[in-house]
This record gives sequence, C-alpha cells and structure tokens, in this order.
Amino acid sequence: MSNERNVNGGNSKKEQLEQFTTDDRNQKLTTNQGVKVSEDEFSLKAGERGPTLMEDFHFREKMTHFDHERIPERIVHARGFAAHGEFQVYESMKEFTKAGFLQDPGKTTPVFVRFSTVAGSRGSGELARDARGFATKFYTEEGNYDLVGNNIPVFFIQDAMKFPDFVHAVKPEPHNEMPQAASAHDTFWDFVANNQESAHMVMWTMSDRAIPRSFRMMEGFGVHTFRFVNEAGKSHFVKFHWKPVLGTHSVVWDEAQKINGKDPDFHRRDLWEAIENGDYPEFELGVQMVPEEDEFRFDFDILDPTKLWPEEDVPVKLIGKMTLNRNVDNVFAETEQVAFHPGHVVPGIDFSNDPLLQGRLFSYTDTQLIRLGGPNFHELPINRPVCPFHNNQRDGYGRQTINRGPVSYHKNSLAQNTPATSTEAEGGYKHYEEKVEGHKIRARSESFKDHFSQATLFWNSMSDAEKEHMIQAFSFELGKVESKSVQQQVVDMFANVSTELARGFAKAIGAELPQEQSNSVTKASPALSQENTTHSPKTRKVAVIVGDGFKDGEVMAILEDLKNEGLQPEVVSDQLGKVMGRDKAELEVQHTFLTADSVLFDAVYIIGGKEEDKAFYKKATLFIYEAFSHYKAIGATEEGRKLLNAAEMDKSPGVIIEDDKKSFVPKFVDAIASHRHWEREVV
Ligand code: HDE
Repeated sequence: MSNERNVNGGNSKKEQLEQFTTDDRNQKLTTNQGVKVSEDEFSLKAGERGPTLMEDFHFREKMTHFDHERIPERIVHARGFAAHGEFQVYESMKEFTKAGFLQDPGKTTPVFVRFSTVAGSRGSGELARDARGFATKFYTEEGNYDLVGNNIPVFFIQDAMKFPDFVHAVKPEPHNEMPQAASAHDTFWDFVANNQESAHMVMWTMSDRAIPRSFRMMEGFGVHTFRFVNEAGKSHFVKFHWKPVLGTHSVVWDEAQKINGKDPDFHRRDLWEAIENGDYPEFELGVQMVPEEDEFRFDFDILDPTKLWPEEDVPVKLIGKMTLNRNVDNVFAETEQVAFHPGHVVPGIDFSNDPLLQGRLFSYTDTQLIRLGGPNFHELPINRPVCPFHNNQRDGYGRQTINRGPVSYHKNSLAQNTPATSTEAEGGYKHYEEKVEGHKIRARSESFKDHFSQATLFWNSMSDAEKEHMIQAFSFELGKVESKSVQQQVVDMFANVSTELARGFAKAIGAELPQEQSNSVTKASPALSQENTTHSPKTRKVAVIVGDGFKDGEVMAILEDLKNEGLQPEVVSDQLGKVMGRDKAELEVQHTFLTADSVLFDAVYIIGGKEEDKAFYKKATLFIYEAFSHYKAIGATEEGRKLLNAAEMDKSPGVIIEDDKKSFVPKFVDAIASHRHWEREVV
C-alpha cells in the first residue's frame, strides 16, 4: 500500500489498482477477521425452532455490513458509468503550458472517465433529455488532473450562488417527487423564465445534443475558461474540448423515451460492449487558446460560462488522443467512489475568475466529505495519485496510511523540516500571479448581461431537421407544464432568441403567439450543427430480420461484408435457436421480437422468411416501421423487399433494396454512416 511507487508509463494506475483487487473465486469463505466459516445459510439458534443468538458473530457481521452497503448518491450526476484508458499528446505543448503530461508524445498517461446524466437519480433511465457529464481524471506524474466537463459547452447559470436553486428546480418536485430524470415540469421552466441567463444552455438541452446516441458519440467541454501557463510564466486563456472520433450523434426523442423502457442501461451497455469487443472509444483533446492580452477582444465576456468561443473565430487545436480500453472490475469501488474536482490541477494549468468555476472549487471537496464519509477519500484506490504524496494531514474516518514518526507539522527541526516544500523549478505548484483589484461587492458584471445573442447564434447554426427537433422538444416539455403563466413566460422569453422558434412551440401549447421581434444576430457557427460532424459506420448495430426458411441468396456473404466494414449485425427472429435457409445456410438468433426492439439498433437489414409465416411478417413489419419512422437506414435483399414494398417504404431515402451483394453492401453501409435520413417523409 505504499505510495512510493514509481510511475511506470501507461499502466501505472492499473498496476496500482491491482494491489487492491481481489478475486474470491476458489477461496474459502471467511469472516472479515479471516475466520473460516462452516455454515452460511442458517443463523445460530437456541434449538431448531428457537430464537437467534446474539453471539452469532458471523450473522451479525454479515448483516451489519449489508445494512451499510449504500452511500449517498451524488446530488447531481448520480447516474454514471466509467472506464479506464490512456491519453497521449500529439506534440509538445511546451510553448503554452508546462503541464508534464502535455510535453512528450512518447508518454502515456492513465485516465479514468466517468460519463453521467445530471438530474436523474442513480437508478434512472439513461436516455433522459439532459446534459451529460464527461469527467476525466488524468493520473499524471505530477499529481491528478481532473477535467470535470459536460457534453454541452455552456451552463444554465453564471454564478455558483445560484446552483442550489437551479438544481432544486430541475430535480423532481419535492412535494410528490415527480418527474424523475426530466426537465419537463413546472419548476424547471419557472426557473428558466425567471433566470434568463439560462437561455443559451436551454437551447442546447432542447437540441439533439441532450439525447446522445452513445457516450462514444458525444463531445466534451471543460465549459469554463481555464489558463495554460508555460515555463516562462506566460498565460493563455484556454477552453477544453473532447472530440469523439466517431462523430457527434443523437437519437430522436420518441426513440429516447422508448429506449428508457426497453433498456434503461442503453448507454452503459454500449460503452461496456464496445470496450469488451475491442472497439475502444477514442476522443481527441482540443484546445482553444487566447493570449492573455486578448481578453477583451470579444463581444462577450470570456469569463461568462453561458458563452462559447465560436470555433470559426478561435480554432480548436487538436493536441492529443484519449483511448478508453478497459472496463472497471467493480462499479462501486471505482465508478461510484471516484471523486472528481475541478480544483485538482497540475502545474501549467490554472483557473480563471469565472464565478461559476470559483464556486465549484469549493463544492467538490465538500460534497465528497459527506458522500465518501470523511477526509481520506483520496486514499481510495481509484482516487490515489500514481506519484508519491506526503504531507502532515493525519487521521480521520477510514485512514489507511500508517504514517511513521512523531512529526506531523510544518515547520519542524526534528525531521529536518520535511516533508519539504518545492520551488517552482522543482515542480512546486505556483498560482498564476494575476493582478486583481476591486471592492468587495455582491454583483454581476455588466459584461455578463447579454443572455440571448449566443442562444440565437446556436439557433442560426442548426440544420432544418435540428430546428424542427428543437421546436418539438420545447413543445413536449412545455406541454407537460401545468402553469399557463409559466408557459407564456417561456414563449415570451424565447421570442428574444428566435420568433420562428417561439411561435413554433407557442402554437403547439396553445399559448399566445409572440410579436415578431427584430433580432440582429445573423451569425451562425457551422461547427455547432451535428450535420457537420464525422460520419462513420463503425460499431453501428444492425438488426438482421430473418425467419426460418429464408432464401439464402448472398445473405451469408453480405453479413460477412457488413462485419468487415466494422458494423455489428445481430439476428432478430421470432424465437431463439437457429434459423435455416432453404439452401441450408444457418444463422444463430441473438434476439427475439420480444427481447429486442428497433430502438436498440442503428439500422435494419431484412432478409425475410417463409412467405406463409404470417406471425413472423406481422412482427417484422412493426419492427421495420418503427426503425423507418426514426429515419434509420433500412436494407433488404431477396424476399425482404416484399415487406418494404407492402409498407410503401421502398422509394424512400436511406432504404436500399438490391440482391447483388456488390452493389447492396456499399450503398447500405453509406446509408448507415449517414446516421439518419431526415429528408424522409414519415407517413
Ligand atoms: Fe458539477 N458537481 N457543479 N458541474 N459536476 C458535481 O460533485 C457543482 C458544473 C460536473 O462523474 C458534484 O462529486 C456546482 C458545471 C460533472 O463524479 C458537486 C456547480 C459542470 C460531475 C457539483 C457545478 C459540472 C459533477 C456532485 C456550479 C461542467 C460528475 C457529486 C457552480 C463543466 C462528476 C460530485 C462525476 C458533479 C457541484 C456546475 C460538471 C455537488 C456547485 C458547469 C461531470 O460537487
């Protein structure tokens, strides 16, 4: 358990964790004191039908431990899932930062990433309309660095003082604890209308960004402006980005709601399976940098966390890549006990005066004290740095380190004044010496007062399909709000962003249509639209609909080709076991129409079955129709085409019907890579 271990490349964290990992298989059952147990089913009783005895230490220990198995869930981001991985920088960032892990492309830094929803409790469905947490712990040789971000680059509020209010408003309402993991209720929208700094973030949460297809297909953002500081003490303001190599993609809202029922673990399962299959999720780390002297160059305040830096104005420089390549061994010990903190920084990375960030710097340690039960949570295996750590902190609940010697104070002579502080040259953290002057006041800077321009920028940047989804999202959410007054306040508020948007949902909820407003913002940022993201067929799941007695044709070769393209075809039929082709091809069935659903797949490939099998065709038709209505790629060969002809889907975009493998496969793969076919008329 020594913390004196040498840092050893990318596996230093794995090796450290292994010291704490145990495997109970093939072992003798013992008590926690190591005493072998002879009987684990019956408590000790006075007579076969008599009362249980106090002296049954094994029963008492087992039950007491069980009674204490739960800890408080996170007040926000309770539902999360994590994985281990590695990070490597592409080229030295020495010019901008002295952070050790950003210097050497040959160096691998272990990381642990936890993705989460924000509002729901630990057991809630993962497809909630919500921001997603994207928290990364870099176990660097200079200490742990935590980049505790979200998948949305801005936030609801500008000052940490308002965070408890915001969270109270979005969480289930306190009188009846409804609704779970949803912002579609009165208190959330009442908060929005009365705290209009939320406008920009609400645009994002009402967009497709709030219902990601996968944790592997969402961007991450540090949100706040941070600082890079180089060896010479020169500072740049910096915004952090994670760019998913597979592109940024979302499901549609109807699908999200159904996935929550069919598979509430959809996102964690997706991440888990990708890693188990060796399809390691990859994210590139990007930075936007602004020299200190350009602080006031923008038409917004760079300290305001409700503002982003348009990528077209400040380009994102991709500086490294993170690969997630190992699932956890134990969710509680790792994912649940990990403690992130935006204040965990290393030399070369520093803070800005963003008042939201400043408040976070207090909150995260405070919350771990209650959640993890005391001040020694840094000793939990998942939280330990991989470099040595020494100080005069002592004792407290659950202390594990056994500090030798009488000295636990600074300064001292008995231990030659050790542990000793380090100079900057020796790697001691030195806060950036920013000059600050001012009166003590509770106020907000005038430069934080424009709440609508960037909300409009976001709207202007959306494609037609994305705009339509947003109007639908507002219509859904406000349609669930009971207060007519709150509904109207929200309509009037968003008329400041876009009359088209506000009118679109005002109509749907029966509110008064707002007057045409002249909004002077005409700028758009194409980088904000998911239409402009990377499109790849890799790891997409294809439901292969096939019944017994199917016509073989080139089916087996097509399935092989799809796998070779990186797709994951999985057979769905009306019962498990095998289905046989007329010419003796054989396919193992992985799912039935009962255990699977089209919302769990990215695309459908229809092979068909025996023509007279009416029950099969009925279930298959429902499956396909739903996939079609969610704009997914649909392919058919041989008799599969009959289903599409009958449902009049055959001429629609993204529907590929061909018998010849050579022309079918590339067209179908392209259609899947497109993600969704919004231009399709859904009947
Ligand atoms: Fe957090 N946030 N937050 N937050 N946050 C927590 O810390 C808080 C904010 C974020 O997977 C809590 O350990 C305040 C912005 C993530 O373990 C808590 C404010 C961003 C996670 C807390 C914010 C985040 C948290 C709850 C406003 C994006 C999950 C449990 C001043 C940049 C980390 C915990 C994980 C978790 C406080 C705003 C991201 C209570 C006071 C902005 C990803 O400390």
